[in-house]
Amino acid sequence: MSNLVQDCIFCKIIRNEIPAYTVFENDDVKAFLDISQVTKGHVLIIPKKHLINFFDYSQEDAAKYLQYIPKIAQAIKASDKNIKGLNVFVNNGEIAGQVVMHSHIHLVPRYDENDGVN
Ligand code: DGP
Repeated sequence: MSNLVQDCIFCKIIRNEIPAYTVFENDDVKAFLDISQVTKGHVLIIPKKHLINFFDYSQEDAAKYLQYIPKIAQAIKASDKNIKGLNVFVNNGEIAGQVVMHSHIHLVPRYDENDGVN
């Protein structure tokens, strides 16, 4: 295992060395609750392959790992009747706000009432 993968915090979550509340997992991806919840149910989807961000994706990677976004978005919405929408976003690169250098997609539920984010 390379040092990059050894030390990567999200690779550690994939290897279950760091606990995370997992909402979906298969051979390709893992989806789990973000440690700093922008709103209740804020989920991150990560590829199990250590890709830094979209600049690192091949066409095959994109097809393989991004296909899960709609299904997981639908499952989050179905989990709470008060969820009316989701912000789906990526901070792609340090200058764009990426802090963890293992590709991840944010899914942030939006609720009817003031959900604490404006
Ligand atoms: P970004 O700024 O797009 O790189 O977001 C990184 C997110 O990762 C941030 O919202 C907090 C989350 N995060 C960082 N460390 C951990 C962790 O150990 N566990 C979980 N569940 N989330 C983490």
